[in-house]
Formats: sequence, C-alpha cells, structure tokens
Amino acid sequence: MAAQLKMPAAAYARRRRQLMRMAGDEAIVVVPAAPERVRSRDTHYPYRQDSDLLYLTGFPEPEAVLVLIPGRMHGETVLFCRERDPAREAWDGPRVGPEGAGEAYGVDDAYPIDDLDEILPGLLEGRRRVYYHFGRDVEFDLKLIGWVNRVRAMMKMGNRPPHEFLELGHLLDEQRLFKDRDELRFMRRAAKISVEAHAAAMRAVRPGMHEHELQAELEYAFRRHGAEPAYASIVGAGANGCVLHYVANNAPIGDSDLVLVDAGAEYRGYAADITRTFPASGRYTKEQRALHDLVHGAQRQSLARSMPGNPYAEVHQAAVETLTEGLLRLGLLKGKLEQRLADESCRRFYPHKTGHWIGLDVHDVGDYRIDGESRLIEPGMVFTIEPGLYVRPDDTSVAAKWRGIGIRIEDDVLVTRDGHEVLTEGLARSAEETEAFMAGHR
Ligand SMILES: [Mn+2]
Repeated sequence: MAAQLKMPAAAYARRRRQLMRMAGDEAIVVVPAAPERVRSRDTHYPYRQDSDLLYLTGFPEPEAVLVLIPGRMHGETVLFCRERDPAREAWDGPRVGPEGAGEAYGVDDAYPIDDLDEILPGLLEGRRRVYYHFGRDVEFDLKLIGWVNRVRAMMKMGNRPPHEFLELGHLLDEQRLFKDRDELRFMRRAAKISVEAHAAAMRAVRPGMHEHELQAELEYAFRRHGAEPAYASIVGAGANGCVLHYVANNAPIGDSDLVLVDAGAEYRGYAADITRTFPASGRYTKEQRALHDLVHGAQRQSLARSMPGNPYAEVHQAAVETLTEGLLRLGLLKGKLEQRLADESCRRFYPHKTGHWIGLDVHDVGDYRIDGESRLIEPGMVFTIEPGLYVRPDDTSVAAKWRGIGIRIEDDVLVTRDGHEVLTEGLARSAEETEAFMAGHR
C-alpha cells in the first residue's frame, strides 16, 4: 500500500476556525485529552486520544488541554501539554513539550499542563459562554467548576465570570458528522486496509481452525499497514454468529459453519467497519444461501435509499421491508406482509438498526433525528449499512434447518452530491462472489 498519510496542519486550523465561528466571539471552548486508563496495577490500556482533540489538533499525548478563545487578540488557540522530561522520556518515549507544540501543531500559544490551574481562570474571565463536554470526565468537570468559581470569587474586582455552560457536542458533533476531504483520505485508507484484512480471512479459513486464528489474519493485515482494530474484532463461527457482540473468538470452526466476521481497521484515528459472513467450506448450504441472499438483497435496497435528500430512517425501513418480505416467503414468519410490518415481527431475527455514522469513532457522533423527525441524508455524511438475520440455535418456533444461522453484511458508505460511494468496495459480498473468491484460494 502507498506511503503513510499525513493530515495537513491547514486541515486542523480550518476545523478550529469553523468551530470558533459557530461558538462566537464571547465563547471559550475547552477540550481535554483522554485520560490514561489502568489495565492492571501499573500497566495501562493502549492510549487512545480523545476524538475531539484528534479532530481539532492531531495532538497525540495524554495530559493535554486545548482551549479555543475566538477573537482573542493574543492568539485564539492555546494548548496545555506535558513538559519535556528526559528521565520520563527514556521510559515512555519523546514528548512534544510546550516549546515544540506551537510549531508542530499550529497553535498560537502552548504552556505546561502544570500551569493550567494558574492560567485558565484568566482565560475564562470576560467570556460569556463555556463550551465543554460535561460529564465525560468527572475529574475534569470538577476542575472546571473550580476555575469558574475562582473567577466568580473575584467579581468584586470587576471580573466577569462566564454564565452560560453549553454542551460542546451541540456544535462539534454536527461539524464532525460532515467529513472533510482530508478526513475522507484517511477513511478511504482505513476502508482499504479493512477490505484487504477481510479478504485475507476469507482466503485463510478452513474447517477445524479456531476463530482466533482468523482474528490473527485480520489483525495482521491491520498492523502491517500501521492500523489497529477500531473495535474488538468479532469472529463467530456457527451459532456464535448470532451473538451480536461476540468477542470470545475461541471456538473451533465446524465443517458446515458460516463464519461471521465483523472487524474494521482504525487508521490514524479513523475507523472502518465491515462485516462478511462466509462458509468455512467455501460453499453455502441451501438454507445459509437463502438467508444470505435475503440479507444481501436488504443491503442493496438500503443502499438504493442512501441518497441526498432522503430521510435517513428510510435506509433502515428499506432493510426491514425486504427482510420481512423474505422471511414470510421462506416461512420463518407467518401471516400478511402489512401485519408483520405493523407488529415489527422481523425484530425477532433482526433486533438492531441498519447502520450508524462512522468516522473518528466507529459509532460516530451526530444526531439521527432532529425535532423528533429523521434527518435528511446530506453529502459528506458517512454511515454503515449492516442488515442481518440471526436465528438462535434454540428457536423452536422455526424449522430446525434454519436454527443457528447468523448472517450480517456491512459496508461503509459516503454520501456524495448526487448519490453515494461505497468506501469498502472491492470485497466479495454476495454469496456468488464469495464462493467464487473462496474457490480461487483453496
Ligand atoms: Mn457497524
């Protein structure tokens, strides 16, 4: 694959300007880094930066705070970060340090994080509105309240404390929902790596292997390209495919099992999310094929509705209609289509929604409904389309031949001005394509 991608400094500056324009001249925006989390005693989980801070700066280190102060004469963008410390850096690797951060991250001012207590009250003073994610990091919430109180305590001296506290997500989530062209380069790369990883798993699968061996194939492909899993990879053979968030991945794969693989790469913060369900033997059984065709048909119908101007809810509705119709035809549901649509019977086999926004977070930010109504699809949005069917192994209400089959097909779709682009194109999807691809590799 091509060289590693680099996010231009101008992209971050443009995003900060857009956010500051929305926040207005009397506002201040406070975005702390994600805290480090202990995994066991003195070892931590791999560090993942807060998505908002990544979006606005690309700054990778913990113990940092970005402060945006629109219209401030002495600089609108201020970053607090850890100071250089050769002794610590020998253990944990290099730090940017306030001296380097100005140039490297395009901020106007950078200060040591230890000076935050001293400097932040002065930045809050005279600002009317504070934009911040309340409740995400309780420890930081308390600090912020403390700084505001310090400004209040000095009101007699003419200090003007902020008096509106607003949810940052209200502005920033909406901004992040629409991917800019630089983000799309990263999302295409994450998608491409994920396609390659899924193809590797399809090639490698053999009855008798364990699920975790396929997981290793997937994640080998991720790491080879400098990516990592965007979420815990799901590799479920047979009835394990019916467990929506199956992550044990430790069972053997049987001769006639389907394998459901839901895995995506995160490339420099940007996620992809793909699901394929393929037969360990290379050939679907008759029942597996019937349900796979049905799910594939549902995905095609959902994709056809993924056009600018359509209500987003129609994408799900299209899948529900297709699946309900097919389940009636195959005899897994009984009765009339109108009735079964009205009582949402297909939820027994399809309990989840047909997709979600995707970006820096695999389940990305952004409202799905506005004022109680489904929002309309617009260019720049990226979402997954992932219909599925899951017949539990103990479901005696259906013929035995259907039991224990779990199928999902998931791709990532970018909405364009006049339609859409499937970012995860290039990977066998239908039963026919999947069998042909697998036949070429055994
Ligand atoms: Mn998904």
